[in-house]
Amino acid sequence: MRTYDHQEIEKRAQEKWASLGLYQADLEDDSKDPYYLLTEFPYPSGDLHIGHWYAFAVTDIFARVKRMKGENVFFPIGFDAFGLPAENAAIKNKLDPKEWTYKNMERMREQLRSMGASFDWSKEVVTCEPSYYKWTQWLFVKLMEHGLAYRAEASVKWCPKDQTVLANEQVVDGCCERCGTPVEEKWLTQWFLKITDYAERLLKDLEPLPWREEIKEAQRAWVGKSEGAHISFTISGRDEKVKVFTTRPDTLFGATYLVLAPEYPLVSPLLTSVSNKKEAEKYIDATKKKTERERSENKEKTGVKLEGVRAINPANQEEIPVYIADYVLASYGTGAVMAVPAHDERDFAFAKKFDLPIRTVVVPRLVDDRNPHIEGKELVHRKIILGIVRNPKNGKFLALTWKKQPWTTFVVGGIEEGESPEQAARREIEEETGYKNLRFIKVLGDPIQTEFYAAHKDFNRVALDWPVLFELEDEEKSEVSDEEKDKHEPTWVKRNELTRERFEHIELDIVLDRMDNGERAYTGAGVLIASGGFDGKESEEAKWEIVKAVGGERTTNYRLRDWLVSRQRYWGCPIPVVYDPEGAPHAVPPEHLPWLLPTDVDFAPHGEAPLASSKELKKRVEKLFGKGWTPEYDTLDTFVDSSWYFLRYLDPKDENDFSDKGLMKKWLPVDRYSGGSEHTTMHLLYARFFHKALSDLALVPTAEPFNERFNRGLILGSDGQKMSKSKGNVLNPDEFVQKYGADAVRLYLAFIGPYNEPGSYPWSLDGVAAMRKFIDRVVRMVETATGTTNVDSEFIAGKVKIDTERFKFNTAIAALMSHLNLCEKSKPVSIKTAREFIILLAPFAPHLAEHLWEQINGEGSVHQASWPVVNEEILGFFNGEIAVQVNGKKRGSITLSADATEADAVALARNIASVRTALGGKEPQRVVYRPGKILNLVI
Ligand code: ANZ
Repeated sequence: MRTYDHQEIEKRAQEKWASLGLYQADLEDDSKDPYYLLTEFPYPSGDLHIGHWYAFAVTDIFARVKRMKGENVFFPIGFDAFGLPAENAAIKNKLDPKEWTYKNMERMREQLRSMGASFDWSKEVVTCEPSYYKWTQWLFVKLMEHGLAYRAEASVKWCPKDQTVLANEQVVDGCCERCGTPVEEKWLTQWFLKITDYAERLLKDLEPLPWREEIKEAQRAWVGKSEGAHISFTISGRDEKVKVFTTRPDTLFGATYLVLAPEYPLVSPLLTSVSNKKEAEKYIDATKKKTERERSENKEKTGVKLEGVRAINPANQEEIPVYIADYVLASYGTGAVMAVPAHDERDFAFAKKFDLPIRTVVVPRLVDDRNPHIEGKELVHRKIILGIVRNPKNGKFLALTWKKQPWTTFVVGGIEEGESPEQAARREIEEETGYKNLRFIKVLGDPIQTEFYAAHKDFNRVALDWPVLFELEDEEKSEVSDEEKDKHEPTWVKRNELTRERFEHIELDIVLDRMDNGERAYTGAGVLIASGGFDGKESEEAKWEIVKAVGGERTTNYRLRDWLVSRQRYWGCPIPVVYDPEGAPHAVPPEHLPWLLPTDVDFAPHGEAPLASSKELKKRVEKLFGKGWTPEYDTLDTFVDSSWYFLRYLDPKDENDFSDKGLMKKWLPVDRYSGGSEHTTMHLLYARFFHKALSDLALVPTAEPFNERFNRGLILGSDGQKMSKSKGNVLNPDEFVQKYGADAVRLYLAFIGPYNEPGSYPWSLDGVAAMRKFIDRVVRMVETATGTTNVDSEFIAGKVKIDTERFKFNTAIAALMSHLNLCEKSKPVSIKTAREFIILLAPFAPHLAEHLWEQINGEGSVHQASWPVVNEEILGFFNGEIAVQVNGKKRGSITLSADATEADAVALARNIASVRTALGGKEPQRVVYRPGKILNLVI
């Protein structure tokens, strides 16, 4: 028996495909449906890791299936070739970044080819090629012309090690994302793209996209829309006003001070009249050294009071102090905040530290749905106490067990005219339980509004409830009246018995939290108190009424900032801008594009952009534009390069345009875009914005660039941990490819789990070896296919078809495996059976299938064969696969035809051994059957 020599066979197959030009899509071909399958192009780091394989080789299965189904599949590839690692290699090992990058690409092309992925290499795009970045520059100039690219002085994150500016999102926990060095803040004039103009559309157009909710949610959070209001506070004795942005205008009556960001423009004029100017200036200086992230962290609050300055709360004309504090950021909202310590955690911490008044204006409102208000009953408002008594000797709490109601409660009672909550609580506790020697601990925070039907009194209660905590001093008791004794009996319960199951109080959890954690800001919604004419109103409702009453205005704010695209780096696309002798920026005219990256630069970090060291660049500018003209030295963020590469794929060699209008009309939006979840916010959001901007300039035909988006899972090291060099669990796929063959690796990665669900899977060596065994068995089955037995494959074809369409490559392979078992049992099978098997196997193990195709004298390439036609009935059958649960736990699955009844489903489910075991001989009491979805048997 000949063995399957994968190295030789794979090489031959790849050469054959290349010579047939199998994967070159004819983009103009109108006879087939176009299908644009995009996968994030790699950075040429030099080595393809297993994650690349998972990204490309598994997506390739889908490309192949679609092709065999007769669609015109475009599956391009290229390199995101600018970026910092090349430059770091240049700095560290004195290598030319260009040479380093091109060498890496060469190696990666070879590795990518070794996967047997059906990429259309004829459309390759490389972002560091002048022929590509010419158009990045051209598009940038278009954005400039339309006011979407602008220059501004901005505080930026600076990495002192890489000597470069970082984008907000490249700062992780106050450190440089790439090298981990703590980040500093620096002011520079930078180029920005106006993504904020698109905030609302980025949100709105997200809704209809067929993306997983978690991807949409991440983008929404990144855009960070908040609805609120601008409210103005007058500075006492001056004309100036401070406008604050607040999302909680309902708390205005509780604003007990104002906080300005230290950089707030009004601060410096105010400083002339404050008595502690020096202290304030020192604080302002110290703030400059902090990053926004540090300032937003939940650390001890700092700030300085502007002595002598006071603001007027427009709600009640109260004069309140004004502080500067770094927890208020200059770049968000208006840079000024009305501080409401009772309802905002940061303000609370600040007020505690500076001993500022904390005034509650919103109390929680709890509606008891166990005892809801009954329509038509009288509504009675009352102030009440919850008397909570703890016995310090045993830690137990005093409770009442009710005799006529199924209740346990604390002592509850009304507050009489003129009584404090403490007095009321003492009186009620003594009346109801007799205990009289109590040590007052404290009132547990502000009142809570509870609403319930009071069955013992037969009316609807709206109670404002003060929880009051005491400790029992001794057991001495006074006589309890018979009336009280009839109602309930005192009992002592343990701390862990204070639960909602046992206790009637809906406010129990809030009370316990206050007991355990002390005072805190209440940040929820509720009912207004201490708010003048707004008392008793729902906070959500009162919000806008208060805004109106004080002449404020509703406004919407976004977290999203404009996209800072300037980088003080070498290996990037030069910003196509020159400055006239007055320093005004001018776009480099199109005839001078591409605006070439100079080569005579010094890479060693100097704190200024490397391009500043190029003599050639300066000379070039003076020669073209005149004396005194200077170049822009910054390059573009590489996320600009990758915001439009999928447009270039359509026409990568076009010298006269960035892409082809007609082809864009035909091929956009991309049908399916797969990539890593780490790109959910930055890349994916930037590309959407960029595309929308181009669409507004009538340069692209669609408002969205991508239809489906898919984030693949993660391949973990064999230790189940995320692969990282430091853990030493990084796998080099080349080894496995050499030992077992590319097809074994592909099959294994596809088999590891469903490709359509987020998940992470540990790599297993045995798994790859097992796939190789499967391959060897297939080879044997085909080699011995000299018989006459036909094994019917239509059923299996249906299964493979349905599963691959749903990206369940794992179950498709499982089906092929069981089909192989059948074929082996019927050995020797017919050539027809072997042929059918090879075709189904082709997308998963393309080299093996090609080899076997030749063995059975198949015509052309197996990858030109058609995917089998499966009759509708069979497809319908496989479409109807549903999960079977017993008591909500999955025990198996069944496949049903569309018209199956509940009885059919139950009957089928009972055939599954694990379902029978779970039922344990019992009859289901209840059957939940949702056709096409689930069958749950409840016992
Ligand atoms: C008063 C208030 C009372 C607030 C309250 C909250 C709760 P989001 O939702 O993230 O948009 N704020 C406004 N500008 C700020 C700035 N530049 N730096 C730091 N904090 C700022 O947050 C909006 C809330 O954050 C605003 O609503 C404001 O505090 C604060 F019970 O106003 B709020």
